[in-house]
Amino acid sequence: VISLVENRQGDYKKILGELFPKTGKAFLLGITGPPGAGKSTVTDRLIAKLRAQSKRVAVVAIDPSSPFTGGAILGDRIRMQAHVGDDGVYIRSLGTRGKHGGLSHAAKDIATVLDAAGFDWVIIETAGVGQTELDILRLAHGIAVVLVPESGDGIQMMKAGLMEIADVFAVNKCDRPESDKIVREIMNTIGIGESLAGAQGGRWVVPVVKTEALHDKGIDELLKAIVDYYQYAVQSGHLDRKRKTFIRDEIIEILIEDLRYKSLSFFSTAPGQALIENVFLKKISPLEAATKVK
Ligand SMILES: Nc1nc2c(ncn2[C@@H]2O[C@H](COP(=O)(O)OP(=O)(O)OP(=O)(O)O)[C@@H](O)[C@H]2O)c(=O)[nH]1
Ligand SMILES: [Mg+2]
Repeated sequence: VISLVENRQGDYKKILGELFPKTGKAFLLGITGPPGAGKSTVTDRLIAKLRAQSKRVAVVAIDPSSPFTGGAILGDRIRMQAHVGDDGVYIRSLGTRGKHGGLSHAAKDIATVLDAAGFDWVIIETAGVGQTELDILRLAHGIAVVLVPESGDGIQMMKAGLMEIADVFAVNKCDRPESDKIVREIMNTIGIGESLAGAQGGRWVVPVVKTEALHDKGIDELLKAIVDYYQYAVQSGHLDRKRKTFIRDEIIEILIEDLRYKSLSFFSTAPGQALIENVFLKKISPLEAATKVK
């Protein structure tokens, strides 16, 4: 089913429609950050913790063409190898970008399939490098941003839009020097002290967790911060608001797609061609022509 959905083939729309009532139970966690920050390694460790709690976990890893690791598909396989053969874990790397248009559509629909399949957690890993990657995360219920000591200054992170979308920060590779510096920088940018992190009187103060995914350090703390966020989001109504905004945007996107399709069909008919001709001859304006598209 996932292959059908990814390749926009066969009865995939009908299948998605049938699966829809079965969705809504999974927690969709987005994991993003600069290429090579350790997102897959962090994900691998999180899977282990979640499996220890008998949670079923699915991972959708996006952007296989990372210049850092030279192909994340292989990277993901290696990084998350420990879970091969575990029935409670499913890992999917998404193929080349834009091949069938709209990687983010495919990612969203695959998350739907995995949710319906009964996974408790669906983790979406994507490099935080551009708008396409960040668009994919709109479906996430919570987002963990993975940074590294050498990520550069806070301003650079803000430029990438990573500051705004983070619900939890992980500063990974803390075995490297200067890790405290970036932790301080992030906290200064958010404007908080460590003691304040978490749910604070109805609002969420983004926690900054130090991790060494390679050595399995700080992962319990990271998972706790994510679960705390989830609980906060449920209790405060924030998650429902997020879900409803997403539903609204999804319906708008469907309408736009539909309109695009219908308009293109109309312009391949004689009246459509005539309309173009009339605008070309300056008989009517494009604005007026638009009101005549059927
Ligand atoms: N020193 C150190 N290296 C780490 C740590 N965590 C991950 N790495 C290494 O960093 C490299 C990249 O790790 P990945 O988990 O593939 O990073 P990624 O962010 O998923 O990379 P892309 O998906 O290619 O963007 C690998 O060589 C990891 O072994 C850590 O805590 N400390
Ligand atoms: Mg990766």
